[in-house]
Amino acid sequence: MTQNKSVLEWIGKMKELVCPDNVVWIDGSESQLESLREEACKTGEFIKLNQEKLPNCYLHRTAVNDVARVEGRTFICSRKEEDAGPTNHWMEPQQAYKMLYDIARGSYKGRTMYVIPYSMGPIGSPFAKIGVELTDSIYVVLNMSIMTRVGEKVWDVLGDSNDWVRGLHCKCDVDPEKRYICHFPEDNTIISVNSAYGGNVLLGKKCFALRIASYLGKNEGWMAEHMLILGIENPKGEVKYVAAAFPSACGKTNLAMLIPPEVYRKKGYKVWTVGDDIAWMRIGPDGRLWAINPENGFFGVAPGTNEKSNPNALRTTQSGTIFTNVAYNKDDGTVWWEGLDHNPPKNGIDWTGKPWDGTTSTEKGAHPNSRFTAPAKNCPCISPEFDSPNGVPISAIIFGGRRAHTTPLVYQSRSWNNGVFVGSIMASETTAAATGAVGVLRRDPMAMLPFCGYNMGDYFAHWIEMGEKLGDKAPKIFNVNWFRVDENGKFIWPGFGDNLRVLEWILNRCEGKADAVETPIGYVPKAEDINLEGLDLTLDTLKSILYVDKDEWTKEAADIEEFYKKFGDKLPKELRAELEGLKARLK
Ligand code: OXD
Ligand code: MN
Repeated sequence: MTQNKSVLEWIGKMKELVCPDNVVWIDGSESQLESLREEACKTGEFIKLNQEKLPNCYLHRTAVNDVARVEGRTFICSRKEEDAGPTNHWMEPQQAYKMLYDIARGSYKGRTMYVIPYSMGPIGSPFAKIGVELTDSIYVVLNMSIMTRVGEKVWDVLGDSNDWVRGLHCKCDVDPEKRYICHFPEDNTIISVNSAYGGNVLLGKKCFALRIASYLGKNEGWMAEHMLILGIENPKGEVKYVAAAFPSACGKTNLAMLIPPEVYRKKGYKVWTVGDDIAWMRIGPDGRLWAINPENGFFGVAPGTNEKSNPNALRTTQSGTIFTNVAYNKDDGTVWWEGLDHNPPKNGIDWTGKPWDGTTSTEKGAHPNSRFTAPAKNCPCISPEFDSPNGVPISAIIFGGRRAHTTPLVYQSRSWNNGVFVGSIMASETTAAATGAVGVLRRDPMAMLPFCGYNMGDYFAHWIEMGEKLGDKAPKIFNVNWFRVDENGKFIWPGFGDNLRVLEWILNRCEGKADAVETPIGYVPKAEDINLEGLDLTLDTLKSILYVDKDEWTKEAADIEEFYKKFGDKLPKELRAELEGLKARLK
């Protein structure tokens, strides 16, 4: 426990509001967590899985109306509407507090309040930030204990400081009409009501580590980004790190846990995962950009994860994992999801809790957004630097999206500011599987559209300022697109482990070891400089996906111009100049 006055006062106030029957302080001990798991199994909240095949693994099902983040009900409650900006929903803070307190009032009656002290980042690291989440859900306690560093030590590090993020979660009766995920960046506060789905209630993740942290980063001179962090070790044993941002459905977790192609493995290349979702980055004493992953686990999408797409992720989920909304195999007490293998359970239960025969049913067994919550330490390729308090130095920043045409396999930006432009115009085409409407372009700057806790125009300006501070020590900025298709709609680039071939060119560029061809959008590789050894792909085919088509980019520039109007006066003049520069080079 703690004697911290600001903590005790706030918890006292929240207790009076929600009226719990009792209060349990989470100390992070295995014995306490084990007794909560037992309790969750007794109430049916958890199903204990086959402990021989999946030791310490559990299954949980959410309400059927509560299976994903709810962007439409997510608010930034800054005092001025302008500070939330054109891409966020905004609510006036006093109005929001009143509405939320009315919903929360008395909602813990007959329930327990769990107090979770947690650290985002290694406890005591100069990057780390502390949060306290109050919740009435054991599921939240057990997930937070995987995803963050929880326990007594957090109080020791906090001491009597007031610098911590308040988080109140009230499950209420998961009424979707009264579901709100509200952020008060100016008060370091998050309130989430009427949900029990991970992204809405594990407050350390998107709510704190991205929305609140992006605001803190702007004010304190650092960056909170929706990026994976990956280390690439060459045969000499040198490791270089990249950070990469992708919108959803672009294979972010797969890239974070990439397995090198055989020819690379034989030469001694290795890949190390530092993070799969969030990067906090600061300028280090050497003037370079250093990054940590503030999380301690992976909250990954289960469907599509298999022995081929991501064997490392699969391995990571084989112990100490909580599965949410996947199918259950009654015969052997294991779990299953679409795309795991070709052996769905005959005698199963689907994600809604109904009997399900995977071999005859046309319904899905697992929800498309079903998840695993797995400890980072389980990952076979977890970086030895994972817990390093000072993080890892970033050589390159990579942006990416899913584009059938237009965007080449890889290109390097012309400068830091041009790289910020490249990040700001990031876009992905929707897939038939996701929406039915193929090829609809959604712009998602830096993959932060749903996660930036303040005005995105100011966020772009913050990026430009960081570049000024970094000067010639700034990481180089690149864009990749694994998804170009041929005339039959088939992907041309093999993707997955072979993406290392592109990462190798990127690192060579950072070290001045590879040549490039200048195009209106930036520098693309000479086809001969991408290693195709062991790959069934001709140089001409590679050239076709490195090609920059001026007509397509002229249309793109017009679309960017339209998109930029959204930001009005807040659009930094540097980005306007970058757009004008692109247009001029396309003429
Ligand atoms: C996630 C997301 O769950 O970006 O990581 O939605
Ligand atoms: Mn994410």
